[in-house]
Amino acid sequence: MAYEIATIPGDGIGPEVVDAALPLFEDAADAAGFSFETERFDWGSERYVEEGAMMPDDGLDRLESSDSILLGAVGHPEVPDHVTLHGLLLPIRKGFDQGICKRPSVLFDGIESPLRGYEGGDIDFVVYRENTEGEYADVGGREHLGFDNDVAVQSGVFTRDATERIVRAAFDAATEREGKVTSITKSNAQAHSMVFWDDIVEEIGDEYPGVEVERLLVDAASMDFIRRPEQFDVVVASNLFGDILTDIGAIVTGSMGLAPSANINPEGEYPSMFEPVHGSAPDIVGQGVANPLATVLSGSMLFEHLGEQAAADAVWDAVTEQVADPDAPRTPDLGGEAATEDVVADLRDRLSV
Ligand code: GGG
Repeated sequence: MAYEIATIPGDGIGPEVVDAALPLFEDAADAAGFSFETERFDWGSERYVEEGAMMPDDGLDRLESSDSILLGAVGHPEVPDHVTLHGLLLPIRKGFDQGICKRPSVLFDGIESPLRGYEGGDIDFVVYRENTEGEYADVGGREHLGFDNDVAVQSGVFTRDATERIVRAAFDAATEREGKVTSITKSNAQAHSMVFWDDIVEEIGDEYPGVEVERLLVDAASMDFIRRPEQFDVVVASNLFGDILTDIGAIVTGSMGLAPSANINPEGEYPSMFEPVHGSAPDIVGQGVANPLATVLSGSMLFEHLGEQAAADAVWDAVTEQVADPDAPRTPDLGGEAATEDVVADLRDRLSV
């Protein structure tokens, strides 16, 4: 089998981590008996600065025939953040109906959590984030710009289809894991969309009598991700709340540099996209010390999505083994001094399919 993988390295450290990780993915594919071709799309903020758009008008058409997309990062000090997000990442997620954003938070053996008393294996949950609408629906506007009475309106959009889809995905995942779903809202303050969300969780929860349901307001959840992260199994949240909570999940499990994500088109009609949770990290760009592990783990999720489980496991296991080894190279975010390339070279030595 030969797959087509579109790569969009993007901004900042995105190209550093994507380019470093690809040879490892080729090794894993080789060993597992399949191959893939990559097509690289140099879209992002530099293109925006030169041509006024993060990607071309026919960008989605050019990606559509690929089996999966691997993205690095977006974000640039000279380009407003809403431009980078709305110019590239969000149109792909929405255009390809990637309604399920899956973000695991795992504290690996050998990784130190900033939380006292937590060791490898103590934290292992996954956030299911609604990925196409909610607070990121881009509905609203600004009026009276340049006057003292200027005004901004931003509305959230919560459709039954998309909400049911993410909630059902979370319940399905819980049946394969520890059997618990934590639903995050702010339904005390947002009495329309979030109460609608609660209603859907209740309806779908009734179909899964074996799954325990916990409901948390997002402020309490932010606290509990730090106070008792070991008690989460599957967390389901809206686009904004999922975005925020997964950064907390990444940091309590050691580093943003270790957090992978998958943006899944569940019907398989369009390609799904895999990307590290972290952004473009302009503070370390060009130094060669970006942690490639979030991208590597995202590649494992990509292989799993393609049905190439042996390659997915090999990549994930190589990371697990590496971070557990106190003598293995580590990038500065994990307390080491190693370069991106050293980490990947060591992973390639450890890879066994
Ligand atoms: N690696 C993807 C990336 O650059 N993310 C930056 C970001 O701001 N993401 C927001 C989001 O995931 O919605």
